[in-house]
Amino acid sequence: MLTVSHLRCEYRINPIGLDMKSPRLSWKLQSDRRNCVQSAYQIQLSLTGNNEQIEWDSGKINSDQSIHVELDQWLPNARTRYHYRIRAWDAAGDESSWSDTAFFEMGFMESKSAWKADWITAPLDGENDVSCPRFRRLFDLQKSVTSARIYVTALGLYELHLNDQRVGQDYFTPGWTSYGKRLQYQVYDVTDMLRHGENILGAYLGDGWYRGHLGWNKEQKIFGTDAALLLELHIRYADGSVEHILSNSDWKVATSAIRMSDIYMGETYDARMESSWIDGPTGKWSPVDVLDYTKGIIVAQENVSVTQAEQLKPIALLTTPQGDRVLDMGQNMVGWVRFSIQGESGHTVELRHAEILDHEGNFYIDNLRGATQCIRYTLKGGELETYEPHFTFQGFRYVKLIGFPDQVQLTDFTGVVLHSNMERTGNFSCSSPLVNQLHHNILWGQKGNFLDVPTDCPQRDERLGWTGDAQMFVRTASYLMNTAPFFTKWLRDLEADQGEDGGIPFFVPDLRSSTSEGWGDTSHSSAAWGDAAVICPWTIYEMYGDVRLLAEQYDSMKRWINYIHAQGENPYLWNTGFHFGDWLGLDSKPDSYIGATDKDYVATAFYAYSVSLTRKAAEVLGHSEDALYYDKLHDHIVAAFQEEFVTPAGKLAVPTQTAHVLALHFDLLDSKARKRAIDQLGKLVADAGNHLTTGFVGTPYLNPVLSDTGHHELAYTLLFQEDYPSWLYQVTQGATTVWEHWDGIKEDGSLWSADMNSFNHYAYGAIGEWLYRYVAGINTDEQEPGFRVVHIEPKPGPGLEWVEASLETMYGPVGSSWYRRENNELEVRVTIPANATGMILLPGAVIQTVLENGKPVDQVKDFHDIQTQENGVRIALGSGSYQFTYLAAVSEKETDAQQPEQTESV
Ligand code: RAM
Repeated sequence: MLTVSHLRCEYRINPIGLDMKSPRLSWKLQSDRRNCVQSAYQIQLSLTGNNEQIEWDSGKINSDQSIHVELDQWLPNARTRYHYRIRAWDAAGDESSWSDTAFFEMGFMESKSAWKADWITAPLDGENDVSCPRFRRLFDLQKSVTSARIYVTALGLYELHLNDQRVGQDYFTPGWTSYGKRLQYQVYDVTDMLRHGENILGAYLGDGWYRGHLGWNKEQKIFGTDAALLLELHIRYADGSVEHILSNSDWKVATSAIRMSDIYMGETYDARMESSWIDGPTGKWSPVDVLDYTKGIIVAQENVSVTQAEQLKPIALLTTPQGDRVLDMGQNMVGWVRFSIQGESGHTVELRHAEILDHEGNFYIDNLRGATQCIRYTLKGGELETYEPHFTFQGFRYVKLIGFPDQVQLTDFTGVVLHSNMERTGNFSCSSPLVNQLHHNILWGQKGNFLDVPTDCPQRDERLGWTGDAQMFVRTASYLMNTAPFFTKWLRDLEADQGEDGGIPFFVPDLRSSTSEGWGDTSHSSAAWGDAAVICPWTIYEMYGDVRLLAEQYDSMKRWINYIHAQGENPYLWNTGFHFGDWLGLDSKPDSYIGATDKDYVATAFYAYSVSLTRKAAEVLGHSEDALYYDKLHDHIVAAFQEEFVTPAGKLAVPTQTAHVLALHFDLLDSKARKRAIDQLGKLVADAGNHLTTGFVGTPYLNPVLSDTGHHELAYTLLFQEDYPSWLYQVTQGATTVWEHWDGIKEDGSLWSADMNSFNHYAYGAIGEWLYRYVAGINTDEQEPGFRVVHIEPKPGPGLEWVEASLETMYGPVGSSWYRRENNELEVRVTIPANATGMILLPGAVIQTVLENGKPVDQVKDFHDIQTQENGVRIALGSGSYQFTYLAAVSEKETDAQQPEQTESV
């Protein structure tokens, strides 16, 4: 039986407020037959969910495309909801029934002038000049309503209320973009929230990234001085008439109980000042000011929203040696604490947030630098009151309670985890509990740092969209969760903030004026950081088959290459300007953050790499002249690199692990030098006592390079090191997220300097890619991206008894698991989703049995193609679930790890 499910429009489930001309649809097929390939599909659009009046019908289209399908010869209307359903046929002749119906709804489309509302703001003088004013509009409805939408954005952050209910589940709206150039709006369906008679629409405004503290100099009002709201409520009545309630001078403003709210500093709330939306504070509502501000930069929301993704309960209430009462959430998390309390009116309680306790077990906040992340709440008094903040978030595991009654209970507190609501896609577990904890820590690094933009860290006075960190982690992140909408938005900001000369800021959104101090008068374009402009769109293209995003970013990619090309005298080397180099590499000089690998070497290597990816992009997009140009340019850069950094005898002139890793991974050497570099890398790791010395730039590629160059067992050795420096060192120190420094907490318990010591920094979590792509061996084909052709090449190694991994791709679930069995047998289980195919390479020689859905397949020749190669047996597979048992080629160290429970089939 063939079925069609998982309908998505622009990656999202029933999105509201799309502004593109041609929204793309994707779906997944399921079939109980092996080798399922779609042969045709049909899409129907209707204006109602019951599919009675069909608005548009594709007819039966003979095509195997099931992701990113555009609707041919069809254009959507603004502010219209379209319901869609899909059916499909497969090559075996099966026909599915119609899928369930899903929908997408258009926003204002291109008609920016469509905004009729005015920007409204609180007058700057007087009592209303607080950080979080509230705005309201009362209106009367007498006719019956069929539908109602709110279109809304803000300078700052907004929280909407309609008839005393919060509108929507989104937080930190309208999101962080390159304000001034791009500002998102959201759309909410509020049909069911309206009532007959008087209605009250209200909004709180917070400073947010727009005008709150930002950057380590903690400047305020970087993007603008006035917080403002722009809103339209469109009501459609049963009689066909339409009414618009617009933000304008009819609105009123008042102070709110939120006395202060700031991303870094936390929130101050006085519950005594709470008042209904009708009465207001002692009945005082003043007129708003209308602000003259452009609407020409407003764009529809592109990313998935930030939501309350999960909730944690504290695991302990401790009293520290210094006498502080401290909650332990059991997890370094990002979001806030919701709490309930009962007490006297006017009593104030305080929550301070910290990532760690120090060596003595005391509350430690020095590493937060200037970010106080402090919540202050003044009680209304009387009844039990429950509170959670509005426009701030904290990065923490420990919460110091000040002013709370003695009898507080753990159950009074809930950790609310907030992040961009991306679909979880990757799962990985194995026989090593420590490696499983590492995977957990990587995942939580993503949760904490994918709060609308990819940040370096979520706790200190930084929390910025560092480009380098984002490119290092993008592939790992895209194994763990569906990051396509997240990076689509961020890359548009990257392009918006790209300099006229093609340079890329250190972080996106850029806030150059606030943070240039300390970096000197630099162009703000560092190698390996600016390369995010190329690496990120290319990675999203590979992981999701998103050609549109690649096409959209192509110009930005080219401009970045042109920028590098124009630096210095020699257009084929990048040997000028400021660079972060191999940031935090362990081979740095004392007191330096920059690792020993020559900065020009790093810069030129990344130059070559970005050119090679841009050439591939040119090919994919059909820009053949560009492809030729980049091909030649690449040759020149490689020649210049070799001339500059490789001795005539083929030895790398820069003797670091990172230098060897980059040259090998970016393929910058001739075969003689390559061979030497492979041997030398092995020696360098051995000389370091089988430990790494790499920083931000070398670490992400280290294990992949070792596995690719015959040092696979060494990669496992590095993975399993538990002493400093290693991934598991921090795990054995109790880490629940990935640290910024290999020795954030040193072996003697002392701490790395408080000036830069984050315990939630995902860069080194890029090892996650190696776990999925090498250890479990799940990879996409570059020519058939988005896992249309799935490569499965499990790479067992010493120390692991079994691995179970899965990845929810655009086509459906891919599975790859392996288990050591008796007599040196290895069992591999593979799942390939319908409408995809697999290419599996089993790293052994002799196949014993092959099972399909638990039943034996008697002849292996039943498969399309099977080849015995030097490195294993290669088999081409169609969709289905398979189980292979074969003799493993390598004998490996024994471990005492436990076997998982046996299951019948995958
Ligand atoms: C630190 C950031 C970030 C890194 C830069 C160079 O301040 O935390 O991780 O990319 O420096």
